Amino acid sequence: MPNRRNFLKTSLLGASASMLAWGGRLGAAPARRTTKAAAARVVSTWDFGIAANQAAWGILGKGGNALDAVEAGVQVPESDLKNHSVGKGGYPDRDGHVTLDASIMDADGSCGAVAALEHIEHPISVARRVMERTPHVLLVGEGALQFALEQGFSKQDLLTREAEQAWREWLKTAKYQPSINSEVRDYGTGLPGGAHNHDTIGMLAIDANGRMAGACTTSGMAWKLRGRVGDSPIIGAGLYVDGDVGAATSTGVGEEVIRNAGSFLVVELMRQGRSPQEACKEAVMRIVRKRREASRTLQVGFLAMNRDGEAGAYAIQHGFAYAVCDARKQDGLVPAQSVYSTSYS
Ligand code: SD4
Repeated sequence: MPNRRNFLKTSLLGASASMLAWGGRLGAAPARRTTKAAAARVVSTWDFGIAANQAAWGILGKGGNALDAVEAGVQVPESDLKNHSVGKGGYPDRDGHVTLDASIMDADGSCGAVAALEHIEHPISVARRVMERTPHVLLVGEGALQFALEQGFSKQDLLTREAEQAWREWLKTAKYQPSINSEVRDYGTGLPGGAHNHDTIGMLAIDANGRMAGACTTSGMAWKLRGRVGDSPIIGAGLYVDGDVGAATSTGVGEEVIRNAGSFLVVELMRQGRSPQEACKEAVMRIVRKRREASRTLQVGFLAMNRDGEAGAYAIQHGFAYAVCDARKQDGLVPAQSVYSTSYS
């Protein structure tokens, strides 16, 4: 996996060119609708999105559908033990439990999600089962686990030795008290929602038939209070897809995204004619305007793609990037523009 710090140092100069190459349309006219199906494309949050996109491309590139692609794509970081913010290997809550949040959404508004799910390596696949095999949208905690086991998922210990060591280290100074900035103390240079421990993967895809889907999966904030649920499994907050307009997803401090129905807002702004990047910027600014002081020390990033396959992103803090994959290039990585230029990497 590329090192984000090095990437940021080396890639900023090329940012404008990359954004143009990938269809970044800052300041451009509102998104245009095409009648022709857009070419297949998948985008996802952060640099580990590159590997996830490539797994999704294994399906999209053969003409497969977007829903299968996003599920397969985000399973990659869910299984990556080095990734401490998604799936197995994720950092636990304050009490040492790894609890996972995930959601999936199809172009027609079908959606499913799980929150505070324990012991299951691929919460995204449980979310898909919720969507396809129940009349519900969201299952949580023990009920979600019960459903997963009934569906044949195997029960596992998700707390790796490395994650447990990090948690025990955190306990030494944390005094077992919840604090919004606890993860900053642990990592010294990080901000809440920063690159070191808030790397939710949100993935948006459009297939060769022009059908869109999205997925979002995370272990949430490290050392969170037991029972805390972030934006990722909340449809309209961490993920939203409307096949007639586009899709959006988010990363960072979920509480701020939930307060503003962030991903739904981004899609609605695209519906009103804004480009993906313009829509993400306005959603970020809603957070910043309401929480001017707090926003200086937290990160939220939005990623969006419209139904023409045009992608864009925006973040509060410098350092957010998104991966792009299509027939032309399978390992694209685009740094997002941000409100503040401070780097926490
Ligand atoms: C959450 N948004 O649980 C998620 C976590 C995250 O990068 O870090 N996203 O709030």
